[in-house]
Amino acid sequence: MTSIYQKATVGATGLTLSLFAFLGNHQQVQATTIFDVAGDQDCFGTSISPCDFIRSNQIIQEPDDGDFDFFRTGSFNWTHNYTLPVGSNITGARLTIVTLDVEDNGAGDGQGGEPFDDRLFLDGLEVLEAFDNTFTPDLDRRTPKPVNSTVFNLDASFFSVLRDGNIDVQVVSDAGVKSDFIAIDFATLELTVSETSSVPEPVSVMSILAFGTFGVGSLLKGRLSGAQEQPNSK
Ligand SMILES: [Ca+2]
Ligand SMILES: [Ca+2]
Ligand SMILES: [Ca+2]
Ligand SMILES: [Ca+2]
Repeated sequence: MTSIYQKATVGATGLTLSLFAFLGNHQQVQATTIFDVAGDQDCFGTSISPCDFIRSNQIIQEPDDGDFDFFRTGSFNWTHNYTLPVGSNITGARLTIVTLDVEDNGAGDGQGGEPFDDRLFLDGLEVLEAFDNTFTPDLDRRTPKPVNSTVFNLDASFFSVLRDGNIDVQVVSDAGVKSDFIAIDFATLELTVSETSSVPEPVSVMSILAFGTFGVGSLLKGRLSGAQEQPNSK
């Protein structure tokens, strides 16, 4: 009798594992990264490599650069376009902007964010405190300045304006008491989206339960029959 109970317990454990495996497949979520680049990665038109330090008077703007590779003050605008998989959800968003001579936290102002204040808007929604920690030493146009990559990890409040497959980006460099002469080489948008994978086999939970019950029942029945037949086999 002891051996019969042991077999029944093994059978029940097998049923539990099968059910968990099925549920695991059904709820599988796949993460995908979507990447879009705006502007050309030509080190502000200089083709200098690596693009670590350049002088602002080296910048070359080509006709198709738009507001990129253009050393000036004011509003800089561009758009990121991308396609989101049907039924997917945005779970992360990161915007990286490569700039020269952003002095929001530069040595030139020396007052912790004032008088320069560069600001960032996405579809008109402001990313607060943008560039406030972006540092550039106070140097003239003939001295090479460090190229900055400023990364914005966007929180969930921006996901709704990102959902429609495009985002208008605006950098404003004259929002402070003093206007900031800057240039932007290019920008990248990286979206992480989650997709729920489809279940390949339309097997219901009930059928698995029925199979498991049948399997345990058969096992018990077969074991009992074997126990009864054993004396006769000798
Ligand atoms: Ca260019
Ligand atoms: Ca700012
Ligand atoms: Ca500047
Ligand atoms: Ca460029």
